[in-house]
Amino acid sequence: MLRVKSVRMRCAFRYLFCVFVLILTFISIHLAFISDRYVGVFHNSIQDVFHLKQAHDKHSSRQKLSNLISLSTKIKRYERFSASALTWEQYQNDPSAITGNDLIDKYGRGDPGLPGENGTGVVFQGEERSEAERLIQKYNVNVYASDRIPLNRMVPDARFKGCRGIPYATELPTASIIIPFFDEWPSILLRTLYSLVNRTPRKLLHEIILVDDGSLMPELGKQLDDYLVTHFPQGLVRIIRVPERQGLIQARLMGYRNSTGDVIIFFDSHMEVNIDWLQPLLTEVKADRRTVAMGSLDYIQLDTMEYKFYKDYMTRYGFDWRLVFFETFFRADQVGPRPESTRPGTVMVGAAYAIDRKYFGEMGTYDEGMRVWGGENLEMAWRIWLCGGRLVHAPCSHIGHVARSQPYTFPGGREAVEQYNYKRAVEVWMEDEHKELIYNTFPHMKVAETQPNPTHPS
Ligand SMILES: [Mn+2]
Repeated sequence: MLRVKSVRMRCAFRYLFCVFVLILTFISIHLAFISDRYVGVFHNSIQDVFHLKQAHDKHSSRQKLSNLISLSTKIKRYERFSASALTWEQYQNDPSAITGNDLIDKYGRGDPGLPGENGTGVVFQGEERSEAERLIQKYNVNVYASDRIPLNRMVPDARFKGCRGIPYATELPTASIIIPFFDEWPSILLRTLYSLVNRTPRKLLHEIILVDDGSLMPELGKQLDDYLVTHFPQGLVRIIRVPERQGLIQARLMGYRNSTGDVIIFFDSHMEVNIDWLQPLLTEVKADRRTVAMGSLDYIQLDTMEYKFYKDYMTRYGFDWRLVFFETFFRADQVGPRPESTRPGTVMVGAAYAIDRKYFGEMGTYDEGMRVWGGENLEMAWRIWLCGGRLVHAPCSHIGHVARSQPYTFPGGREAVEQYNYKRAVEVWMEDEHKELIYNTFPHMKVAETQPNPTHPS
């Protein structure tokens, strides 16, 4: 009797055990499913890392639960970052080597429904809307939206049809990306980095050099240093700190002097590159080292962070006799049947052009006497054309840029700084008849100073 009872109990135990295992399996599959959706993009990682302002909490309890799950996974992952971080060599030589950072390793596999994914804009309602608007006033860009958009979001393919499937050479020069910043909002800066890392072939991305031009935001100090060390392959993203504000031109030069890639590309700290953005630029430089190649700038809207582009619209740049730089487009008859082919450009926009690093040095780099920024893009373009080089538009290279007023300040006023810089460029490169055209429309420039004034720091 006792024996029968114990057999029955054993059966009951086995049965209970099986049910228990089944329930456990079900829960763990469910948890894995939820956490994977969020881990892939670290939705709110920027606040967790930098302790920035949290959103007014209006999430549903389900969302809260998922956030909790992803947070605990994040902490585990965070520990793994430093342990398994790749060396620079491993990263360069193996396109599939795991970095330990899901924002890189799981790029393209995030939840497409997250806000801002695939370049969509984010629009808020009610209380959140007024908060977002207040922050736009303060920072000139919707930082509230930026903090809610995945740092590694995808963007829509903005290229002409003819650009897709172009077979680029496998042996191309390597690129050093130089990104000066001053008080850039952390999530916007990091999105620039992730877009570069995720959309640039590893063996072509020699290094990314951030140049902190005396930022005042505390989050951009040690917290940023720690973030870079723990989240990117060792040595891939470096940071140089300028002890005192030098202005954009000097900051770019500092990056250039510390770079070692074949080609240098200056970036702004608020950009997102498009698919295969780098190869068209490097192809031009490889074909002729005195060719300077520009990509097409798309538009990241400052109020919604939407990645916008105009289909079949080919950007070009110009300037008038007031030296006002403007953006226009190639007419249909200038585009021709092959819009994807390169064509000469008159002047360049300040950022995102590729130039052979040694050629940049041979050319004399930037005019170091210029202040802050403004006019250096015109001067560089005139110098390239007048000294045996070429400046070309590479229409298959698309790069998104947040067009907004810069966080830069201009000691002595922006107009005075610009006129000072313009005059230096005009006096060096223009013939007398052209100088007159400029000074006729801009009479006070004729008497402006062109030499550094010790009482007027640049
Ligand atoms: Mn900019």
